[in-house]
Amino acid sequence: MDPFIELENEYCARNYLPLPVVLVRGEGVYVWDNDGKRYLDMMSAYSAVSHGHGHPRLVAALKEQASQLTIVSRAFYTDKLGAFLKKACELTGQDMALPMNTGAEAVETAIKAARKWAYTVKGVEDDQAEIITCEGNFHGRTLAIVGMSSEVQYKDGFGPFPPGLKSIPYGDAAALEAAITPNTAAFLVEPIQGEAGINVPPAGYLKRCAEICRKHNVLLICDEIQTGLGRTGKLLASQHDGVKPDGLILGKALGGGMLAVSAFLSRREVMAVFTPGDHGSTFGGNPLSSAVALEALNVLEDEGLAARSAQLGRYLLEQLQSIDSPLITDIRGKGLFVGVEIASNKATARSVCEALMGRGVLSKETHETVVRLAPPLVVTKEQLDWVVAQLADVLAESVVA
Ligand code: IF1
Repeated sequence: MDPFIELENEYCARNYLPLPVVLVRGEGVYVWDNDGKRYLDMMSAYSAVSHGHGHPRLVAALKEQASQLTIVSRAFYTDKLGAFLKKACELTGQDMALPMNTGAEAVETAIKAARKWAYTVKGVEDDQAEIITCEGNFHGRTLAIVGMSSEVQYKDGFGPFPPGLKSIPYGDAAALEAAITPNTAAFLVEPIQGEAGINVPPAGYLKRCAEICRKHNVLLICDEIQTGLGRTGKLLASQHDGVKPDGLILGKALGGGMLAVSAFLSRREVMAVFTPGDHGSTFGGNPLSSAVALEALNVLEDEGLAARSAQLGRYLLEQLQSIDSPLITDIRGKGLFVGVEIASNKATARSVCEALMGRGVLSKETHETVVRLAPPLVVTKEQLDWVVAQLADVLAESVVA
């Protein structure tokens, strides 16, 4: 066994089952393993590497700031945080932001903001606030968040979970209206569900939910940690329905594929519930993260990555649909956020990903049956052609096998 794999297996908790490849370097859409073999990364670290590996402008921003000032805590002001959050608010149309690090931390921040808004603004009785989420959701791995999950494994052995969190079917706006009570603080939803298998809801779903939330004075909070920042062909996936949510959660690509940077963004009335000392984070909003995240937003704009994602995503879907294989039961997605559903009685998404790895393509299955195709947004048409050809060959061989 590869000594690197042996070492990691010896000392690292087995909370993942990685593909048997040891990556050592990345550049653009490519990564290399410790034998010098090159792979085209169709995973982008779950959409954290939308800018591509080692984007020169982001490496430069990281190096420059690292030699200046990195972490001072929010006990003091810095020259980088305000500029980063101003840019994030201008791009998303939100008034204010609360900077955190991981996606889950920003989701927890949103839950706390929604609950405190319910008690102090909406007038919900203390400790009675309810948050509605959707079956098939993925919002992170903290106890409150997995308490809302419909995935048994994410909850198994970790209870008990905080109360006041309920789930409804995804894609069904009427179910949302039926679940709302006078104690409902917020509806937390992914505009397109990622982990559930790239589930695209019916057109107009989010718009309908926004109308229902407005009617019942419930905050609509969109988790765009994975779908945001150009991934689905617009800056934010909620823009496909022309929706500006009351609260927005960003992460992953916000850190430029370099650092963990996330944020909860909202209108002033909601953010105002936070008073000094209510909430915090040692690293949240540090100047190193702020400098890299600001440059990540600038690169996103300067290189038109959202438009690229829309154009190349349409092309990728067309090319995939031209694969004639009995193993493909569905192809879905928006922009460069695509899932290929594999017929479970003929092959598993894992076996397809293992075969793709042998051909120099790295991807990841989600829920046994879906092969996720989400490359860095800097990918080219020719590179996508090559990936589609590898997938077609793998599926043809799988049928034979
Ligand atoms: C794992 C999934 C993807 C997310 C959305 C919040 C978070 C995530 C929409 C939390 C994180 C990651 C986490 C990683 C696998 C991966 C994943 F399959 F689990 F769901 F991308 F689809 N909201 N998703 O997708 O952000 O705290 O991780 O920074 O936990 O196995 P985080």
